[in-house]
Amino acid sequence: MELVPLAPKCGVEIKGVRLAQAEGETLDAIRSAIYTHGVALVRGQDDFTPDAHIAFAKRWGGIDINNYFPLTDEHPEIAVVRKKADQETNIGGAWHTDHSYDQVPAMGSILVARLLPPSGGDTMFAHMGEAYDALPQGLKDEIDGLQAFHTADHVYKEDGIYAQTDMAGDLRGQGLKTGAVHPVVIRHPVTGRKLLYVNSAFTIHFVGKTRAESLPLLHRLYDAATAADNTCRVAWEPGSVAIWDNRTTWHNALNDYQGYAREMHRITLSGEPLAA
Ligand SMILES: O=C(O)CCC(=O)C(=O)O
Ligand SMILES: [Fe+2]
Repeated sequence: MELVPLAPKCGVEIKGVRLAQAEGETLDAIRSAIYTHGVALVRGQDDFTPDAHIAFAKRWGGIDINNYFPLTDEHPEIAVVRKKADQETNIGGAWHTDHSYDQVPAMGSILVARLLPPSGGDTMFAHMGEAYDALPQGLKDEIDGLQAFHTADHVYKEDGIYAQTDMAGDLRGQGLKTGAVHPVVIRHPVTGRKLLYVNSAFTIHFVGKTRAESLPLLHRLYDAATAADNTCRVAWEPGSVAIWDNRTTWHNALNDYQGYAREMHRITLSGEPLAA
C-alpha cells in the first residue's frame, strides 16, 4: 500500500489496495490515512460492487442511513447521489460537511463513481485541521469555548432550498426536524487534532447570539476554511472510490457538467459524539 498526497495539506491517494478485500491491518491503515489527510481516493476498484461496498462499510463499523437522498430497494444502505442529464441542480454543490445537524454526526462517507460525465464533476475537499491551525491567534481566542447550532431544515423542508430547484422531486424527508449544538472547535475523536467545526450549509448561529450577530464571525471562519491551500480535488474515473472524514473535511461537488448525467453511490458511516 502506497500513500501519495493529493495536495500538500489535504487528501491522499491510496495505491496498491483492493477495498473489496481490505480488512484487519490494511483497513486500519486506510482508516488512519483518512483521519490524517481527511479524504482518500482509491482508483481502479472495478470489483467494488454494491454488495462489496456494503460489506466494506460493515467491516469499517456502523452505517447511518441518509434521511434525504433516494435509496434503492435492493440496497437500502446505499444512497444514490444522482443528477440526471436534464437536471440543473446537483446534490452537495456548495461547501458543506455532511450530517453536522445530527446529535452524533456521521463519521464520513464512502462514495463510489457509478456514472460519470465525459468531463467535470470533480469533488473539492478542504481540511479543517489545517484551516484551524492557520487562523490568526486572535481569531482562535475569539472562538475558543464557543458552541454553534446546526440544522438541515432550511435545506430540505417543503419550502426549503432544494424544494425550489429541479432536484425537489428526488429528495425525501421534507417533514423531518433536525438540530444539534456542537463546539465550534472540536477534537478529532481518534487523533485528538483540533478541527474547525462550523460550515456554511448547516451552521445557523453561535449559542447565545442571533443569526445576524453570528454571521460576520461565521463568514470570517468560512473564508479561512476554504483558503486554496487547505483544499484538494478528487477527479473521478470509472472505478474510483473516495472515503472521507466529515469531522476533518468539508466538500463541494462541482456542478460543471450541464447536459450530462452523473451518479454516485454513497454509504454513510456512523460517527461518535463530538467534544471540544
Ligand atoms: O457527488 C459528490 O461528489 C458529493 C455529493 C455530496 O455532497 C455527498 O455525497 O455528500
Ligand atoms: Fe455532502
